[in-house]
Amino acid sequence: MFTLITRQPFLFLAAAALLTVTGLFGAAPKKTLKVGFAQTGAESAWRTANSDSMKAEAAKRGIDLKFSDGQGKQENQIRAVRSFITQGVDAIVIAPIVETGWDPVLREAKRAKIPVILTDRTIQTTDASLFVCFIGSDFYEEGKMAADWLAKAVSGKGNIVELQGTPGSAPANERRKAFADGLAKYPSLKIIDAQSGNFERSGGKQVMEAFLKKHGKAINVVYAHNDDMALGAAQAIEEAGLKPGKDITLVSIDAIGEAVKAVAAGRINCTVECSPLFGPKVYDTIAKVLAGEKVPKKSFNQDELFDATNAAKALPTRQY
Ligand code: GZL
Repeated sequence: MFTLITRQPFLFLAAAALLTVTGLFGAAPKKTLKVGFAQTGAESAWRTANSDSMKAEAAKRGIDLKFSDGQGKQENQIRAVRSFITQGVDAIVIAPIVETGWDPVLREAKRAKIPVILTDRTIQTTDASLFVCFIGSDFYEEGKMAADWLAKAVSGKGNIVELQGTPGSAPANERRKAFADGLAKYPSLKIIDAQSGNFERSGGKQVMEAFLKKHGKAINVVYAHNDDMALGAAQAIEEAGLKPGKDITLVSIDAIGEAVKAVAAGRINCTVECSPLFGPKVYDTIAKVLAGEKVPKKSFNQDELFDATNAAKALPTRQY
């Protein structure tokens, strides 16, 4: 051995390095998993709960999470993905703010052999091999549940104003289409106006103020693509001297705690759950993917509906 060190120092170093890495000198240190997460932004309480779920679960599992807040801009998310590739993360998670424009950067991730998991929102792509899988909710089902509930609640009659989510986003596109499809068999249930409030409370309030000015008492129903906009609309309705939940029926989606409370209080009439708490499922999926296991291309969270019949009972166990 002494001869090896004196005569072949590099050989000795290489051997020592190999023994260390393979753990033959004792247990090799467990490699910390590095995950890059390109989040859409911080536009709603739902988004905050989703970010919290991803961060808390990463901390619990000792995962090195590189979190990027896209601040509502796709170009920021694309820039973040490129940075994750440069950093050589083990996996990339994206909550794509809009459905289109992703192929080029996903091809770069594929070339770098870094698996991409889509969470929360889906994308339109010509090449499904560019991402491993999607984990989130079925937005079409949510819109359908909202329409079916409303048709029964107002006996198939009424004028609806629609507060839409972020233009071009999967939830806005699918919740709009599903709701319209669900109303097709109720000719006396009409959408008389629709505008984006960008999933934001302030957006919901401003758009509802404009609708009230334009349509006044002709409005019977508000269909909001998320609770933040529904709560903003409820405020606008109150400021107009009307009672939300009574003078105007409000139907929404997300089931954030504040909205479920509002349903129990009768200010909002119905909210369809869209669980943001899928951090554990995302990291379980990444572990399977990195171990070479097959995972389903789409994995939908289970969502339920809250109205006057079950909101109060559900409140104590709501987690977001
Ligand atoms: C739905 C998510 C939507 C929520 C909004 O999964 O993309 O974006 O419904 C959030 O609250 O802003």
